[in-house]
Amino acid sequence: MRIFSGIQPTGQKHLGNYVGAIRQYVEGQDRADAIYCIVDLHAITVPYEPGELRANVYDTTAVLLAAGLDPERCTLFRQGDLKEHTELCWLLSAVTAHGDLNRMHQFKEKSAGQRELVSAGLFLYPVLQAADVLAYRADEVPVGEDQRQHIELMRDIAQRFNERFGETLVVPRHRIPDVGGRIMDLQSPDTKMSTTLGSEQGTLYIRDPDKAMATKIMRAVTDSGSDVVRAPDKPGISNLIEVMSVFRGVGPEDVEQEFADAQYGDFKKAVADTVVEALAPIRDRYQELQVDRAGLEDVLRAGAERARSIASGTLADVRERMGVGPPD
Ligand code: AQP
Repeated sequence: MRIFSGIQPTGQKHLGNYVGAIRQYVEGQDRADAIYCIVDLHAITVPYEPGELRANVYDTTAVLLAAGLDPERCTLFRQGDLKEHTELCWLLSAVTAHGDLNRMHQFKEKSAGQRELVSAGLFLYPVLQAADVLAYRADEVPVGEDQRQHIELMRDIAQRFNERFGETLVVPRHRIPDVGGRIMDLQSPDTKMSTTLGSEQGTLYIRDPDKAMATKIMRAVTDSGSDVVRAPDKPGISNLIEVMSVFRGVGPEDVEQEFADAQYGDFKKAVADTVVEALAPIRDRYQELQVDRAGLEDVLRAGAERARSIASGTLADVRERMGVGPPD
């Protein structure tokens, strides 16, 4: 069994990234051949600064190691170290429907936010994402709920390739957590917590000091009423119940039961304490790790070598099947 997932390079990883993705990455190391990639090539599809991009790759590497990824038990590498991802993206674009790409929610949301240029790269983002996963013939892709549509598309791409050129690629399935797959913004709990679209107060960063984490939770928008229960008209409190459920490792109904007699203020205090207790050690380890850029580079370089040894085999098969380049 092989797992693959990618994460964008930003130094500002948030609670949603941690709950929806990073926790799953750590857990995946113990049950599969786990391969994780920091996707710098995806990050260039929106405006960015080249110098900051390099620094952000190291930051994200440090966050992942601090959260528990172990280079002895998983493969962690930088997407841009390999040519195979971009080549496979182009080859797969031949079996990707333009109309399907037009329907992608993420493209619609992100292109609406661009003032100067909606890049073709942003449009092709899901094809590169498909190439990332399919290059490793991964069985499972741990992601948050927001990536469901992209995983469906990559399944279609793999199936269409296999139908057209013969069985070559593995059709992967997503692994989206039942609870915490979509952590909501603390100030606008009807929108997801997000690196680019959220507000500072609504986004709890792993890098935040203890006090800021606690304040953001204590000031989280909650709903009318006072019962700590999940309900469609209580998105704020429902979000905090999910967060508590994940960090306590119990079901949301257990959280509701435990806080049946509590007021919102007491409940928020308990959530804040729990989140700070879980994230503060990760933040502290991150701060130690992120200064050692040479050490982080060594991890990424070793990971890239292993990744290349797998992806190059898939690329050779895909080129052969498609009749591209010289015969095998
Ligand atoms: N709010 C969320 N709840 C649960 N999971 C989430 N993920 C993102 N937001 C939430 C999951 O985190 C992983 C990494 O996402 P990414 O590579 O897109 O990183 P990012 O750009 O930092 O994440 P954002 O906040 O989602 O960015 P923008 O604002 O650009 O859209 C993925 O598995 C994702 O599902």
